[in-house]
Amino acid sequence: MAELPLEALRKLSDLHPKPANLHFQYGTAGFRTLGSTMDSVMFRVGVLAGLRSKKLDGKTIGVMVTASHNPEPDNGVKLVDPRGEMLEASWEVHATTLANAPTTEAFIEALSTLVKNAKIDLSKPARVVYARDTRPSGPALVAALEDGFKAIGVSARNAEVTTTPVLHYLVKAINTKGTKDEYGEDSEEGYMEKLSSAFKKLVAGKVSPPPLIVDCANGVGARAAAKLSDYLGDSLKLILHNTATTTPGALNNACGADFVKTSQKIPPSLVSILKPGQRACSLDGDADRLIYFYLDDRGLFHMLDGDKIAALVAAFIVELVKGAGLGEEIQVGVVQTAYANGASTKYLADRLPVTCVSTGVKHLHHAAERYDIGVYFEANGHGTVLFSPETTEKLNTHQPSTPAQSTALGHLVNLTRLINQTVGDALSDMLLVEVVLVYKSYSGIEWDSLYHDLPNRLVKVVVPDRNIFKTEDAERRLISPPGLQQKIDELVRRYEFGRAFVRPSGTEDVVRVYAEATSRAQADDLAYRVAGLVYDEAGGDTSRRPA
Ligand code: G16
Repeated sequence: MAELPLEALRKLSDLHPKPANLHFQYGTAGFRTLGSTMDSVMFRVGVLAGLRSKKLDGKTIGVMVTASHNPEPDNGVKLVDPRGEMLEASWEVHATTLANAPTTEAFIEALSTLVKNAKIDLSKPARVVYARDTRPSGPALVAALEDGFKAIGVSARNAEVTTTPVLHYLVKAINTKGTKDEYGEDSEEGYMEKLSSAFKKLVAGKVSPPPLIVDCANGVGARAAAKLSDYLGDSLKLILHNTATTTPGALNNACGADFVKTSQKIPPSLVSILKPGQRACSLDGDADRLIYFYLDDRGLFHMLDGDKIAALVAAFIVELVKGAGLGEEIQVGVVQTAYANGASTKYLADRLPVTCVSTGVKHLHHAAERYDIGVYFEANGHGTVLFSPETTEKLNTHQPSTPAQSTALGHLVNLTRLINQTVGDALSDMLLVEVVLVYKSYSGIEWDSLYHDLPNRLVKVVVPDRNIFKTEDAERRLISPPGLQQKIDELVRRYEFGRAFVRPSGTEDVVRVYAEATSRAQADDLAYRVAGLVYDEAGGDTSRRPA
């Protein structure tokens, strides 16, 4: 039985000491905090990734170094399991334990316990593929990660600077290579080729849509979108903006999907560029979220968020499934979170089964796997569509009875190739939206009119300790601090169609407050009143109480 390589672990771990007085938490999307504090976390995640691979018989594990929508000084890291999905939940606990061991010896002891309890055969090979986004702190953090690989003997493949969804794709492509489930060529080019050729097949014979403006958040999506644009050629013209990936401080700053969704405004850099009626979309810092928007004839801003994407896409897929003669056999369902606009939930629930789960792609993904075709989108634009293995098999083998059925079936098969089924992917989702818009001859206006959003407001509250906030019922109700939920309920009752909830963020050191009501003024009022309650309850500094 092989043993842990103690000498290498000690020597390298000593180069990456854990900062005293800091606690790290594997949150909504891995570890995420100020990049300058993450050296030891990266080293330890490198070791953990090796152990995860050994545990899974040498299958390739993914490691992505990114803090996605967070401000530029933040960074983060998350692990990707062999099918390209998020790390199994029980291992998140191991990750947190290892990251918080105060010394090298404590770290090694925690490793030994993990190896014993999880019955990891250390003689197995360890394989990892890793990548980073464009943050300035990335290269140094990747070097710490590589020390972790070295310490445990990982055979590591560097996918360099790329988007989070490409890294997820690579993990699945590598692990399925040479099998009957081969997912695609295991390279960024393979990904671009797969997406663009499916898109071209889907829009063949249709009138090309007008060019699409893409706000790249000054992040890694700018590079990927530029490459994709070459592959797409004339099938879809992309006009890229906010592509300054090397300008200090530019990342996610007054641009990108999180800015648009949270502030409900057009990025200032696009104000003089976007013409009324023209389609535009924003990616986030690692290109796994997508928000569309347009200006109407009066120059008013309209946002088409993850909820609107879910409504558009789910309806289209249902239509194709029925068109292919499979309406009785394939059930399409939608997964949302508490942030979904009440109007979107009503629209969808009148037509399809809808499930509500906690925030975080990992929760949505698992819930979507329970449907034959699961459409999941967070309101913030993070989401994708999953086709179960049985459904994929059915689509590939079903014998259509009419030419119309054959066409619909062909479209569904091409959709399974266009959609990145490993994780939410802004570029793949963008192509999916474009396909539906082309088929429906919709502009943003028709798409927007599927249903009318209830006015809503999302507020961040900075409190001394967000961990005192605990939730239940898919994060829709607070169970701690005691009594606060009752106060929120009392407030909400005073607003027509009022709804509000409070939860601690898993990616930022804040508590989030969401509120909706029948008018913009009421939604804002409710959000700020609930934020005030949260602030008072958490014992915040009254000078920073939300106004
Ligand atoms: C990550 C997760 C998303 C989640 C978001 C915000 O997104 O992948 O599922 O909605 O964080 O989470 P929280 O409200 O807990 O901070 P991203 O795009 O930042 O990776």
